[in-house]
Amino acid sequence: MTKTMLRALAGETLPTPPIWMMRQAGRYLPEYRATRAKAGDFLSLCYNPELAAEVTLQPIRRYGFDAAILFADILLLPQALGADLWFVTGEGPRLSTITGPEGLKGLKGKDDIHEHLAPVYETVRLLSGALPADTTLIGFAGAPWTVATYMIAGRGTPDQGPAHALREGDPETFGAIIDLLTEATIEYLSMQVEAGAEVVKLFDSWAGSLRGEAFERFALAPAKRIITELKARHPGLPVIAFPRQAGDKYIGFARAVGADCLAIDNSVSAQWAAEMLQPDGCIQGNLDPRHMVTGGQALIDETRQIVEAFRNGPHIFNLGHGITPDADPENVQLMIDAVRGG
Ligand code: 1CP
Repeated sequence: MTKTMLRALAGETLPTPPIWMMRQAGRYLPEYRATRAKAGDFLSLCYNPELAAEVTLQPIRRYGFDAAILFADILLLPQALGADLWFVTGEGPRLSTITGPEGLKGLKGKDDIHEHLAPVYETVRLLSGALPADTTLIGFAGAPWTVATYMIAGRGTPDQGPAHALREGDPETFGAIIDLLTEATIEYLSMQVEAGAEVVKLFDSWAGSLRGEAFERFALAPAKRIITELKARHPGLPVIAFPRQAGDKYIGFARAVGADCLAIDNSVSAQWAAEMLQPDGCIQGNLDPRHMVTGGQALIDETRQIVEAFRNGPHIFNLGHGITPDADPENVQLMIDAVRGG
């Protein structure tokens, strides 16, 4: 096995960690903005396999990252299940909302998603033939809780209030949404793997707003079910779990859900994570994405500190969350040089 990303995921400690970036294909890159304009809008770009593959490849060509992540969005799955989805420029996603049992009735079954998602699978197929031999292809989906927060509220929310209200006020409807998303996510990711994804990542961006037993039931349990089933269908498939902002609930999470790698945000220190989390396996993270805007010596110092903190175990270098549209593309190169050049 020569791909450094796969070696780190298999538990190997490497002299230089593999590196990629969340949202590496995104608005901070002029070539991305040009291709999105050609596609018309964001969703048209997601559903155009040639152009989606093109934007996936752009950061690989520019920076030589060790991994490429499929260009798509976590909200394509609810759309495939029958939710309305549109993007308001400058604001973000909007979906139809689910406020009670009747909202569930319009949704499709877990096996009825593939026709809608066929262009995504085609993007994966194109990429697996087009990537450099040493670049690993990552497929992904949102975790059920995070996707549910958007389906229930109809948009991104600062505190996931509507989803928590449904969880507490109508546990039956809420539980049915989580169960449907859990099973549909298995089918969706399984098809990505069949199309050529070598690794899958589960993004639970809002896991941090679940507390106590709710975290176990709606973040941990669905991740465990998805990973267990995917690994049964695709033996040896490496999985990255990202229960963002889980704090002390990061401890033991990878082992509990069966993930090969735990991705962490930048609210925890690399030193703490190296001591408390890395003994369980590979860690991905965790530079503050603000450094991609501010740059300078602070970016270089912080990057080196993270590499140093994780140097005695398996590590994949990444940001703690997605790179933002106001980032300077030159700072990305600075970060890569600091990781690879020592
Ligand atoms: O205008 C644009 O071009 C849209 C910006 C954009 C991009 C580039 C969105 C809208 N999605 C994406 C791509 C995307 N989204 C990828 C592609 C691969 C990559 O380069 O990383 C991935 C993996 C995602 C995942 C995603 N989408 C997450 C989970 C990760 C995270 O950032 O926490 C979430 C929560 C979404 C929803 C979403 N899609 C887009 C936006 C702006 C949002 C967040 C909305 C909100 O909460 O307000």
